[in-house]
Amino acid sequence: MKSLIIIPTYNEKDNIERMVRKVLSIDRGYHMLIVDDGSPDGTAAIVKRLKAENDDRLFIIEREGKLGLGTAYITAFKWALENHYDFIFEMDADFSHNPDDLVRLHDACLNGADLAIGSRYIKGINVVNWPIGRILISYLASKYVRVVTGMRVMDPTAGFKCYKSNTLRAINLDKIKMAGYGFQIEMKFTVWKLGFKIVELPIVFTDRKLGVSKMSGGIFNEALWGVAGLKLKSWFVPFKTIHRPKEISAN
Ligand SMILES: Nc1nc2c(ncn2[C@@H]2O[C@H](COP(=O)(O)OP(=O)(O)OP(=O)(O)O)[C@@H](O)[C@H]2O)c(=O)[nH]1
Ligand SMILES: [Mg+2]
Repeated sequence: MKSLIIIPTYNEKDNIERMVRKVLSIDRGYHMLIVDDGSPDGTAAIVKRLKAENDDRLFIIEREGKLGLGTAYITAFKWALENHYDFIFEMDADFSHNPDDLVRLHDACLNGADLAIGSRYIKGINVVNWPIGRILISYLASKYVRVVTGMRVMDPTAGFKCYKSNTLRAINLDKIKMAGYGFQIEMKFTVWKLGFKIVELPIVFTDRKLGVSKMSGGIFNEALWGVAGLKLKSWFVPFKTIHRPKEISAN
């Protein structure tokens, strides 16, 4: 059984080397795919140097410019399915997600989950070093999503996840429209609507120590309005689509 850890990057030169080495050192033989959006700080060059040491386990897709987290993941999911991975993970480069938790997400999927989510809001609020305002926005946003969609996921914007490949195969990835936090919500909503089993595990989320945030007001607004749109659309468009991937190449 093959597992792929996908990490989208934009200007993560201070984090990426330590992250790649850490993930590759976990004793489950994980493969990694970095999707870099032409980071001006040279993140991709660091990945390519590391790739020389780990050619069979580390892969990179380089895109021309900052095209957003959502399409980075969609591109990576298609590549993962074409390359027959069984478990496909999402994780940030900045150590907000503790790589040691990957095996817990993995085990949840080995034990029957179709999607396992590393969740900040299972037992209270497990966020370290975020300003109180940001915690409040994120926490209230998760409540808002639950009320509007009816989906009982405690951390709908979470970006630390493991999908079984069949879960992703069942989704028409070309129909996923949102980019930032909205993308994370839209994926969970789609998985939930398709009737898959979602399991949330408590994790501690720590604010990035190195590098800069890409959070923006636009991403927030998209999520706010997009969620209502998702719910509305779900009343009219049936959720049964099969994904047929096109070829995507990585190095
Ligand atoms: N390929 C790609 N990666 C991105 C893009 N925007 C963000 N990322 C990466 O996606 C992950 C999550 O982004 P973050 O900037 O950490 O977002 P956040 O955790 O909400 O905010 P901060 O941690 O405060 O920066 C990180 O690995 C980023 O480098 C993008 O447009 N393209
Ligand atoms: Mg972050």
